[in-house]
Amino acid sequence: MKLKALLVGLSLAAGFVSISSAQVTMRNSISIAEDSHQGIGLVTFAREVEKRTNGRYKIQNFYSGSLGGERESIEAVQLGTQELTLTSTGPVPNFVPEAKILDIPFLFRDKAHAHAVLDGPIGQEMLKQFEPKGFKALAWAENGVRHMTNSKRSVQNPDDLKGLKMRTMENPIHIAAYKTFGIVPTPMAFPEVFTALQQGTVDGQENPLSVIMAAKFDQVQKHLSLTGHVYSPAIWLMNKATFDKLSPADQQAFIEAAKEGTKANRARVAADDAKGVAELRSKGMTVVENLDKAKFVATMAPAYAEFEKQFGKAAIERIRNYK
Ligand code: EAX
Repeated sequence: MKLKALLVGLSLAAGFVSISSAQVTMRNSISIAEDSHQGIGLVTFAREVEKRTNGRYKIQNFYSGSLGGERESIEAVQLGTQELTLTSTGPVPNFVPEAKILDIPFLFRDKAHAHAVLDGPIGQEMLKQFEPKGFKALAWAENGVRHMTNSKRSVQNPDDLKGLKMRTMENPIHIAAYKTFGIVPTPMAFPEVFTALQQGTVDGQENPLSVIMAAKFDQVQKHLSLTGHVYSPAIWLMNKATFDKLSPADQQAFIEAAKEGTKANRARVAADDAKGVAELRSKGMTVVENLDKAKFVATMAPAYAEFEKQFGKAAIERIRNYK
């Protein structure tokens, strides 16, 4: 009898423990493949959240746009039908217009400059501007330096871009800038891009080497030019109400997990950038490496005039000159 009572007591205690430590599952997503710079970010984030909350929170990852493209995922996070997403800033200005300025072509000298701006006061101020729109922006991450690919011709000079029909992100700054290059921009969600390139709906697209490789665009694109025309940030977004319900310690755990995810993500971008040209050449792409960047910058002059009107010269210079 005594033993039975003890067993009942133990199982009740076990039941109590399992109730108090009930696991909460949240969804996170990216528009590209798991084997990518963003995928490794997601995997790292999930592992760190579980570790730092003793398994009370579990993150279920969705890849390749299986929950929708980036715009749809941002919208779902804003509405709270999805808790988290990692997205490029491409479609972000449709929700948080202040983020537009980051997607100006040739704004950042290089990735190190971008990291300094995003991780420093300018970037941290901008993270706060997501809050009134229903997001907790946990941290910046990286999509990478964007380069152009197409199936028509080897692009060496700005003139070679004239008349190319290119898929762009759903980003007003990119669309305005690429028009200035003479490109015919066709905004489209990422999950549709491979098929559009394959069927010739568009001649080309532009993305970091990490994305070009992860999406296997070498199968549907012949020419790559290292235009490096824009640095593409990424950002960890969480539904604000969901974040606000966490204890302060758990909130910190989510923020730290995002920072760890970004470390893994940026390291993978560095590795992809180091091996990308050789890998894409080996898959049959022609690669133009040493473009005259100054010529491409000069072509942007009318767009820059427009951006200065829109953002103010001081705001742009503050980013450009940040050390
Ligand atoms: O975030 O839409 C795009 O071209 C993005 O760079 C891609 O989905 C990775």
